[in-house]
Amino acid sequence: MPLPPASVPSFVPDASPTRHADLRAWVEEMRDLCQPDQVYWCDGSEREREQLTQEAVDQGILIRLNQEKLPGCYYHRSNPNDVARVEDCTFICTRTPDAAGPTNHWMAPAAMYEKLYDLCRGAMKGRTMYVVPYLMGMPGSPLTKVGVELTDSIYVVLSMRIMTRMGQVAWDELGANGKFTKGLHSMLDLNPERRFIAHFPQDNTIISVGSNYGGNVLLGKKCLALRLGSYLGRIEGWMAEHMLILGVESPTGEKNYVAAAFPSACGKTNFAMLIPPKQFAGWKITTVGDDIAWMRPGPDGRLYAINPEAGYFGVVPGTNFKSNPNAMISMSKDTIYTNVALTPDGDVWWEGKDGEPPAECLDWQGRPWTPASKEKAAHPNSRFAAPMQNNPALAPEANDPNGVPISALIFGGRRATTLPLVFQAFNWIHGVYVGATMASETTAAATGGVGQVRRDPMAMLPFCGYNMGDYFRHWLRMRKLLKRPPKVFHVNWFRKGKDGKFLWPGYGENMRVLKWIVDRCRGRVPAYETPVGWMPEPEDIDITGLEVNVAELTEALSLDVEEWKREVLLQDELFFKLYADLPKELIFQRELLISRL
Ligand code: SAT
Ligand code: MN
Repeated sequence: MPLPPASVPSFVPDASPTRHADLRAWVEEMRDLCQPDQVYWCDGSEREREQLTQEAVDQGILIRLNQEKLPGCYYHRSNPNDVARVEDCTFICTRTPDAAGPTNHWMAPAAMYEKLYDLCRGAMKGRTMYVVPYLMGMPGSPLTKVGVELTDSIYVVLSMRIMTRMGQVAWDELGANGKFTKGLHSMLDLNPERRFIAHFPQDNTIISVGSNYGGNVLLGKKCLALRLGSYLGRIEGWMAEHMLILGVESPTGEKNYVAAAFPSACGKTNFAMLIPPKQFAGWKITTVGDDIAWMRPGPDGRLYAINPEAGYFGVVPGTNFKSNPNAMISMSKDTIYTNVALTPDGDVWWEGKDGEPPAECLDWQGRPWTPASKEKAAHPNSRFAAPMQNNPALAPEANDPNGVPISALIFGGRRATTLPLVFQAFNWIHGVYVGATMASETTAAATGGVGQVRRDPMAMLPFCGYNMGDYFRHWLRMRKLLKRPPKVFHVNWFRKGKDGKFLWPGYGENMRVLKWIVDRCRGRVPAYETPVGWMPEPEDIDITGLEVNVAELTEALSLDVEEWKREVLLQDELFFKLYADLPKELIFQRELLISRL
């Protein structure tokens, strides 16, 4: 697929809006390297959005959707070879390979800089280099970081404007001497052979080339907020985690906040926007974040979390008014859709959307599609980028620089067998073990096979910016900084019965499990001790009004010792890999689990 034509906006201001000398010098250096026709400094204004959007439409990068049905919404198709994160092309370039650890790809910083600068030399000729200043976090939070991304993609600029607090607000936060993360992105010719997402933690720098897909190129998200964020968090005493954050409000007005780590495309957005079933009248779930949590110890010894993002980059297929009404409303305006299907009346469609499939449409690659077609109309990893303000369940605290106090941390994955619906870890150290050994079936969010069980510690395997063994050590050390640490839980919405059907309905009904978790945090419900942790009796989970009967719930909660013995052996796959750096506490936890089994 040919690259879109060069972008040369007619409204390039001639002066940079910042007095930051280091930043200006770096932009000059990158301009000399990439040789764009011009440099455009973004201010994040509404006028700028309108002009850039028009540019993108004129160049065929965006298609304007039916503005009556979807006001402010646009449609984008990515190159078919560029539809997901690419873990094989993702590098952590620490000084030594040990610092990156055995779960990351590593290259020496000097060698990687040379390779990428060679690729970038002259790469923006005939194009515009956009200077995109952004905040991860809200103005004034002690956790907030400034990033600046140089990119030759208007799609990236417009997506960053949705996903982060972008523009003047970041220039203001940066001031003349502030610290910032450097990010350079060039699409090059979108050749997968020349696709690299490289992180230089010691230089607080990211370089991404050869892709134009979300997680690879929206550098604030996985690259800064998770990979560099986790690296900085270890040094600075906080945590950057692949977690949603939600608020649970009871009918009496009691508020609790939980953060939950599930791997990509395992339902974080759905859980964060959950609408309680009607049996839970008076209960309310509010969304603080759907993908990333930055957390630090507060003055009262609790763990406080902010969502560093300002938008949602969610999986579209399967989303409908039953599975996630709040996501449907979130993406009803001012949204960029990528790789869904396009209907003749300028609407979008995907597998699992409410109503009948359209009689005809164009699929995510622009090919004619009808319900008789064998292939899917929308790519399984097609995405929406929507501003969080669109979410009817948005927590007002999402803009609070102090964040919210976390009562429970929840780990979970997609597991057809073995892992029960819910259990609680015995204590923090055991909770770290539970997170470190979690696993999930792979999804379309990353290129590679789908449906294979792989260990994905804390859902951070693709996102930890340093040695995973040291990351576990950092988790253990955080306990000392917390007088009142969150309780730790593990959930599995995806367990199947012998007939191959899911044992638990999931989605809004997960409220029933969440209530048990909150009640545990408040010391209101009993639990019984099992070899793997504290568990509810079936009668402790309210199933009134559900099709699930007590026998099915009992099966969803059951423990099979033989399956668990196998599970412990499978955990070794990761532990062997990390053995040299594994904290001894985790090895002891493993021994304790074996003896309990
Ligand atoms: O593509 S993203 O990395 O932004 C989403 C995800 O995989 O979690
Ligand atoms: Mn994610």
